[in-house]
This record gives sequence, structure tokens and C-alpha cells, in this order.
Amino acid sequence: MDVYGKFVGLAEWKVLIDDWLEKSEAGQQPDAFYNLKPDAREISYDAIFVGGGAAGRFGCAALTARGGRGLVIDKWPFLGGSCPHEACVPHHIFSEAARELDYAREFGGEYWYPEWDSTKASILEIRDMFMNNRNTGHSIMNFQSKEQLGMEFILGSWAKVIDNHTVEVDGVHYRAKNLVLCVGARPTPPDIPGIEKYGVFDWASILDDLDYEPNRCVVIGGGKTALEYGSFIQATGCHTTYLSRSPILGTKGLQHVDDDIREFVVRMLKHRGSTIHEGAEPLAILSEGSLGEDKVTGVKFRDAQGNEHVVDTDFVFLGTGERALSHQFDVLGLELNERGQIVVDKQMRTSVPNVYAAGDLIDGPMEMFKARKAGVCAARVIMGETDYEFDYSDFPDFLHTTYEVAWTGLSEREAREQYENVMVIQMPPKGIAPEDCGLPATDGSMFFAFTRPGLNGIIKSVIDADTRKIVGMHSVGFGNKNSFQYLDVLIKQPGGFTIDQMGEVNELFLNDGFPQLHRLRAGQKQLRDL
Ligand code: COM
Repeated sequence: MDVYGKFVGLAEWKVLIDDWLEKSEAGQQPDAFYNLKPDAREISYDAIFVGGGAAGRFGCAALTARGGRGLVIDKWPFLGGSCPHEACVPHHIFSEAARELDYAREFGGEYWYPEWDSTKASILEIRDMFMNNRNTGHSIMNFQSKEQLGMEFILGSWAKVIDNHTVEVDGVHYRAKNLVLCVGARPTPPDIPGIEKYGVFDWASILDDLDYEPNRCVVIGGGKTALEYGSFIQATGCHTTYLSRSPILGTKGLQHVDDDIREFVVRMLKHRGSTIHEGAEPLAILSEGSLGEDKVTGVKFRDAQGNEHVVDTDFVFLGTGERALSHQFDVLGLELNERGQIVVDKQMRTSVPNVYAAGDLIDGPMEMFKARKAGVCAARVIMGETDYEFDYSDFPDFLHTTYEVAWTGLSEREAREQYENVMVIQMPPKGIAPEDCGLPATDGSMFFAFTRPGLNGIIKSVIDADTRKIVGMHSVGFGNKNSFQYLDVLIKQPGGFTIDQMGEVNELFLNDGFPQLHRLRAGQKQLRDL
């Protein structure tokens, strides 16, 4: 379907995209959406973005903004990739549901909350709420990219890379001076006997394939995805057991998570009723039923002491790894690392001339900021900014449980390894029982602070007392998370950000903790813990 030159509104995109997805699900081959200028087959684009997720969409927007000519091709009928379709957006809906349900459970029968009834919270219903409305995200992606950003695209058709200047779609060759590869990654099931059984899900298949209401859940993993989905599942009233080889939040990439933060998160998961086995090795997924139709009944695992156990369950959630979809570009002979990711330099250049890669195809955190900025970096370099680099080795980070957990910089332990004189500002203060304290009382935790002290959260700031610079900040609670994207810039700016400068910040909330607590110590000659 040719949409070039026609105004396509949001409502119209919803219908077009839903229709495409329905046909595709029914095994038909729906028409792709072509938004190409008339000379598309004759010219050589500055770049073709293979993959229209965050990296491809932001890359093409950046290229277009700088006067370049870009083309985005995606197999799905919408731009934005897995984010609006099956990854970040549903994750945020599930996390918001988890937070709401947590309140409903904790305050059931008090104030305006009805008695808590776990049978009322349906995973399927919340999932369906997202599925029935996700075309809102899809349509704004296409509308914004076409009508506002002026991007050319082909959506709903496969791109076959022929060489480093040529991409084929539906038998037609499109030429470009450069290619930017950004088709992402997919969850990879761990190698456990029985992993293919019905009843084992990941963040993608929970959307497409779950067709029953789970009663008990085993989460395999102890990192971000495991905790985020596990917290949601537990919050619905479905008892959740974590089987994690590493300590919870001790997986690769989470080295900056502070010990006090980790302890609080684990204690709060247990408070909500989850069972946690750290150092656990899953041995087999058990099932019952006739061959081919057997359904999960349990997970056998070996605990940290070497003893074997079985956890009964009808639902297993895999919070384990993902694999880059790099092999569809084998024709290019790109250098890959040991995890199958495309190797790039700080300008997103691959080992093949004129080929760049971005997003989850490359190393580094599988996070939105990295995908978007890597795509933009490739575009800027292509458009002649020869010195532009993107370093994604250091970044603010977060996850949701029923809380927002956010951090930037060093943990206290890391700081003590690097600096001789470390000072810590912490609330609740070290040595004080959280349930006796009731602080921090942040924007969003007032109810907990006043009626359930100890459940409200923890904040922490780590300071090099010699230079007075803040070197790490950490928070579990509510209302603080988004400030970390700016705190990260402040504390990592050249020259750093001192406790005294933080003491000058004008707080908007009385007691989110950071400006106010730093101000109480600002100016103190020999800094002491607070
Ligand atoms: C957001 C997708 S859901 S994108 O990063 O704006 O393309």
C-alpha cells in the first residue's frame, strides 16, 4: 500500500496496523506500507536503517534532521520496534499494575480500599488491556515519523541485505551509501530439559501465548527482567518462587547496585510473599499429560547446598538472556563477539566499511537510551560529524519491583575500594531500624511512611569526603527515579558535583531526601556520615 503523499491520521493508522497484524496472524501475507519518494529506486540513500525500532527510528530522524536522506525498513507494520509492541511499554504497564495492586493488598479493608481479594487481579485481563490498546503506541510511531519527521519507510516487509550498499525488499533493490543494522535481539531459553513445555513463558510469549490464569509461578533468573515480571506476577496474588544462580540483583551489569539497596529489595520481595532461592540451579521443567500436549507441573532444582527439590507450579517465567539477531546479516561477514553481538567502535562502525550497527544487536545495556543514542550516533557520523562518539559504558540505571529502584555512579563498596575517605548520607540512617524511622517520605510513599514505616524505601548518597564530590546515588521508593537521569549528568560532569552544590538545589518535595539531607551536611569541614 502506497501511503506517500497522503495524510494518514492516528485513527487510520490503528485500523491499518490492526488489519495487517490480523491478516499476518491468520497466515496471510498482508501488503507492506510504502512511504517512499518517487525516486526511491533510482537514488542512493545516505543510509538505509534495517530495523525500525528505537535505534532505526531515532537514527533516521537524526539523519533527516541534518538534511540526509534515510530509509527505514521493518518487518512489522509500525515503527518503534519491540518497545511499543511487546517490551518496554507492557513492562511499564505491568509495573504500574504491580504498584497499584501492592497498595490494594497492603491497605485492603482500610480507607477506601475494599478487602483484598487476590482472585480479582487477573494477569490475563491486564495483559489483554495492553494488547487491546497497543495500537495507540503503534499509530503514534507511524504518524510522528511520517507526518512530523518526514521519514521514508517500508513497513511490514522483510529486508534482505545483499551487500554493504544494497537491500532487497519484495524483489526490489534499494541502494545506500551506508547501512545501519538495528534489528534487535530475542529472548533465548536456557538449556534446561523440558524448557519447550507448554507453560514456560518469557516477556514476549506471555503476551502472545498465555491462555490460562496461572496459580503459581517459578521465575528463573534474578536480574532485572526476572524481578520486574516476578514482582508483577506476585502482586496479582500468584505466588512466585525465584530460582536464581546468582544472588538477586547480582547478575552481570548490575555491579553498581549497592548492598543496602539489594538487601532492601530482597527483604521487600519476601515481605510480599515471594520465595527466593539464590545459588539455585534449575535441573528440569516437569510436566504431565500426553506427549505433545503435556503441561508444566513443576521445576526441579539443586539448591546452594547441593540438595535437590521440586517446586510445584503451572507457570514458569524465564527472566534470563537474550540473543542478538545478527545471523541474518551473515552475508556481510561482520565481526561478532562471543555472544553473537556485532562488534562496533565508539562511532557504531562495524568491521565492514559503510556498515554500522546499533541497539540490541551490539554489546552494552539493552536499554532504550543506548538504542536511541547509538542510532543517532551512526547517523551523525554518516552525516559528517567525524569526531562524534557514543560511550555507553556508564549510565544511570533502574528497574521496577513494586518500587522504583534507581542508581547512578558507584555503590558504597565500590567507592571504598577507590577512595580513602568515603562519607555516606543515608535514610533510614545506618543502625536505625527502618520500622522505627518512617523516612524517607517521598512523593508517593507518604501512606507507607505514616502507616507502614519500613516499607517506604531507602535513599543513599556516596561521597568522596576529600574532594566532597558525590560519586554514587541510590534510591528505592517512589518519586525519585526520573531525577536520576539528571543526577547522573550532574555528578558525572567534568569537575563533578559536590555535597555543597547539592545543598544549593531547590527541592520541590519536602523530603525526597537528596537536596535536604545534603544541605544538612553542606559546609561541614570534616564531613561525617549522616
Ligand atoms: C518508543 C519507541 S515506544 S521509539 O524509541 O520512540 O522509537
